[in-house]
Amino acid sequence: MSAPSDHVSAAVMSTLSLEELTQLLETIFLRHGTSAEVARSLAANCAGAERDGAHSHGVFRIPGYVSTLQSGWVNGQAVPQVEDVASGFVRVDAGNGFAQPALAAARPLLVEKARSAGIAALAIRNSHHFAALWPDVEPFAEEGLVAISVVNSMTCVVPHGADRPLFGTNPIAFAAPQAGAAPIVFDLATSAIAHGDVQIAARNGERLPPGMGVDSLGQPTQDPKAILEGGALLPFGGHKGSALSMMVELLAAALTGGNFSFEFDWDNHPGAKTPWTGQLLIVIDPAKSAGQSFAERSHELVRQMHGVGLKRLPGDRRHLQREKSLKYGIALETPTLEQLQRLAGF
Ligand code: NDP
Ligand code: PYC
Repeated sequence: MSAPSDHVSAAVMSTLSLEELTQLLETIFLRHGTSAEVARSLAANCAGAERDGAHSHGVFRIPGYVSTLQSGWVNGQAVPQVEDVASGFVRVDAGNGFAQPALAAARPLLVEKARSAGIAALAIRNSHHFAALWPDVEPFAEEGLVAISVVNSMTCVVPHGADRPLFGTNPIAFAAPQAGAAPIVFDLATSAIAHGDVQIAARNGERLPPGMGVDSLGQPTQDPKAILEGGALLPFGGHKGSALSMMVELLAAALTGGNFSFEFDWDNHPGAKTPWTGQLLIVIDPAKSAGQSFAERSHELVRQMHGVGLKRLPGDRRHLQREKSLKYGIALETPTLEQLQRLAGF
């Protein structure tokens, strides 16, 4: 499901460079109690999402990060503890902090293991992931590695065949190098629509396509507010998406030691929005199997897909938007920029 219609185009806009936006977001995080390392990591992630037009996980998320930090639900100063547990396995306890700094702390060891053993896994637990997942995998493909990651979120999805929500929106992201072109990357929620896009549709007064969710009585609805206020989302693709969502719960939570999407209770932390769960990454060095030909083979697959009429690959929209943002700046609605400036204390 693509993001709800581009509300940005009709409004009064301001434009920032990637560096200016990153700096502004870093100031917000620091002002709300994170360490410098955490502020750098989250600001880069969030500004990168906005640059790529990933609006459901760009600056839209900043008030949620701020209210979560203010609620004491997450530790913005957490220092991740990295453990070297086996030749192909790294574990991190994120210390009730954010997942991105935990990944950054474990990344050198993970890459070293993937390059020496051919494959390595990273299990992050006790972590909060409130962002798009593609920024976690894309950099591996940029250095010639194949990466897959899963993260679970918060209970809001009804498993196929059930009548109450249990799963999170549970995305899966994949990245692979491609010769002579940007890596092949996809990143998709296993729910019919991401929770963030439902919030944006509700804010914009838009209806959703059929099949996205149910209301508080379990009846199908296209009203995003009915989904958010006591209703729930459905998995994409019926039993198939539901099985993938179950897999994400198992890999991101059971395998890592993190919480299932239904296991944490943030009721005593009003304002808390970030799921306290786990994340798994698997990184493969294709040089150990297909050698350098893997990237050529990726390119050949893409060439053949275009040959049968394909116009858009996953990631193409983001890359087009990235090019535009880097050329003309990142456009924000002026009231949104003013809100960010207030949060930064300007
Ligand atoms: P979308 O449905 O918008 O897109 C899913 C993937 O399909 C993307 O890679 C997208 O590429 C691609 N795509 C979309 N339309 C087409 C098309 N017509 N042809 C070919 N490819 C296409 O994403 P979701 O709504 O499922 O997820 C949005 C974001 O929400 C993700 O980044 C996800 O990680 C995040 N999320 C995070 C969670 C968390 O717990 N942290 C939980 C749930 C979601 P492109 O990007 O180029 O459009
Ligand atoms: O959009 O579903 C979502 C989501 C959940 C946690 C972060 N994003």
